[in-house]
Amino acid sequence: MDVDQRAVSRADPGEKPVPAAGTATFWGSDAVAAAVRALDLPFVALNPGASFRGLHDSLVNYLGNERPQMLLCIHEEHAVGIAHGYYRVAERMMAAAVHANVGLMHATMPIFNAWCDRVPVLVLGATGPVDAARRRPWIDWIHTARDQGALVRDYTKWDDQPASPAAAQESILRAALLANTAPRGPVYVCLDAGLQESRLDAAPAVPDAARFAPPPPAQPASEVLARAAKWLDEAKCPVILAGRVGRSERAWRERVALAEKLGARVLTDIKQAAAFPTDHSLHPVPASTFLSPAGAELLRAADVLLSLDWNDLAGTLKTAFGAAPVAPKVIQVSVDLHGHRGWSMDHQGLPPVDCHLLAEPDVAVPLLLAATRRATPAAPPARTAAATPAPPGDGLTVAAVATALNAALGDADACFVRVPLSWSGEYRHFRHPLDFIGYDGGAGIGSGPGMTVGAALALRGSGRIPVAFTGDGDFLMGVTALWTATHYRIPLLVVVANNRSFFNDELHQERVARERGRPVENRWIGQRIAGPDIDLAAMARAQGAEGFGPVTEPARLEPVLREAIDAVRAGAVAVVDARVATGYSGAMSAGMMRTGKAQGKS
Ligand SMILES: Cc1ncc(C[n+]2csc(CCOP(=O)(O)OP(=O)(O)O)c2C)c(N)n1
Ligand SMILES: [Mg+2]
Repeated sequence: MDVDQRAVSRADPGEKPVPAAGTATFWGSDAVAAAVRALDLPFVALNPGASFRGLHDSLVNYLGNERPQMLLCIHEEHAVGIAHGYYRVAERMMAAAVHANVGLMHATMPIFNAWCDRVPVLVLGATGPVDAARRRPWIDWIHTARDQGALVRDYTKWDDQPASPAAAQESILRAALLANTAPRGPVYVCLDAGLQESRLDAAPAVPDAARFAPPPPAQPASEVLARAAKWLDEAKCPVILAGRVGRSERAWRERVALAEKLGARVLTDIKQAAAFPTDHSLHPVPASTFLSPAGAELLRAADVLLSLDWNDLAGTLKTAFGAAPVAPKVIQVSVDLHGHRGWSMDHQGLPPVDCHLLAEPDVAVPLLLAATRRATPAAPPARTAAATPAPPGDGLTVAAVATALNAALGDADACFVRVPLSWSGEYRHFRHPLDFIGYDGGAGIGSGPGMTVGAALALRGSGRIPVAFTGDGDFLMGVTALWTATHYRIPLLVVVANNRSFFNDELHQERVARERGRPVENRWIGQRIAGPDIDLAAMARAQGAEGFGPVTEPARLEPVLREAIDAVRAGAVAVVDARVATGYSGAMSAGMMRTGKAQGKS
């Protein structure tokens, strides 16, 4: 990955433990810590709990709170969210440690998000003592479950509850191997409190993690590759659906080169991280959450579709073709089907596929580039002008905030960690893999702040400003994640599109009311976060961040954003409360309103 890994070395220098005496005695949790150290994980985000007090001690006093360094979080939801956001930028796995059952229960949503987003996280948990004779009265019984992994088994790649220190080491190595092998995902290792606190006879072994590393990525079969290349060479109107791809600049350039060689039009998806320069002439339709009418038209005109692990290919094709047969030949590049299971429908619909390259897009694209022979592309490559957000208008709108944010950022490199649900792809161009890191996978509101802190952690020292432009609902649910950023001095900017409502759902109530002939005016009841309005800037200041606003005047917005960006450049966590009007513009609401059913559910 191209991010500056030096920037993620040490956080707050104040958390260096005093050296531990008595290293002649070793404990089961030291063996666990030795395996974690062997994996060279930079951080373990956690909220503490007695069920892993053994491991906690080993991380501090055996490993010296280095590799991994602890990141204290106010809530387990943030711990896993931070690991998720960190991976999205750095493409490097972090660990999260969560207390017996109740801590894991708090962490279930971000684990689900990571699962849906194909992001590896090593979740360490605990239970017991499994040996009932060793349990303290009451609390150890409450916090012992027969099968704690069952809470997350349906949305993790693997889970385990090892019964000895040696087995725990193997378990952690296997967990990391599986988590980092595509399709990637979170894993859960549950450590018996009794095992952690058992005395070892000798110093724990230090495993050679290199011998348990993920295998090189799978290559597509050569005859399948040749068929795909032939179809792409012969296509009159090829279209690339650029979906789940990596953050590498090399892979970015190869995708652009392939599209230019083929003259293929490219669609991107706001749910996924930046995959193609949105100001390229081959990217004619702004990215959207649901396929836009212009995107559907493009697909209907295509004779060959190349899906680069597009999230929900079947749903996208259904939007474009309805009940009619899918006319173009469909080439799918994805290993995702290896992870499809029965509990969650995150595999989406079953797409028709005429040629399946069982490989990750970043592996297959250079092979396709080499295998295609096309001399004249179907369309000339060129670049389009800058993004054209809607003009600000009278009140504050999301479009107006986007315009002001673009102006205040100017030429600065930014990484958009989050955009609000009402965002339109027209509001800002993405020209680099780290310009935008996509949504959270599972559409779990409240994930924004935690993922933002994790992304910002990975971006430290890169010169790129982490920007979360988020809804007030998302911000409020996850707001205490900001404390971890202020505590460990992780600069970032949050701009809240504060419509004082869980507004997405007002639209759902409106739709239901219309369908039923009931008063649409009541759509706000049980949705508005007003009376009292929450002072979001004060919530930021309460945690040591700089709070700006509420900003209600359009003319004030850009100067306030400039001030906030300057604060971030100086090392602060800054939050801007932009009081926007309720109402959605852009592709999200278009997608919701087009269909008879309430499609905007998230
Ligand atoms: C954990 C969770 N709870 C509820 C929802 C349902 N939901 C989807 S969007 C939304 C509103 C989000 O509000 P906000 O972030 O303020 O965005 P807005 O719709 O106002 O733009 C809710 C409650 C969800 N997706 N996740
Ligand atoms: Mg809102």
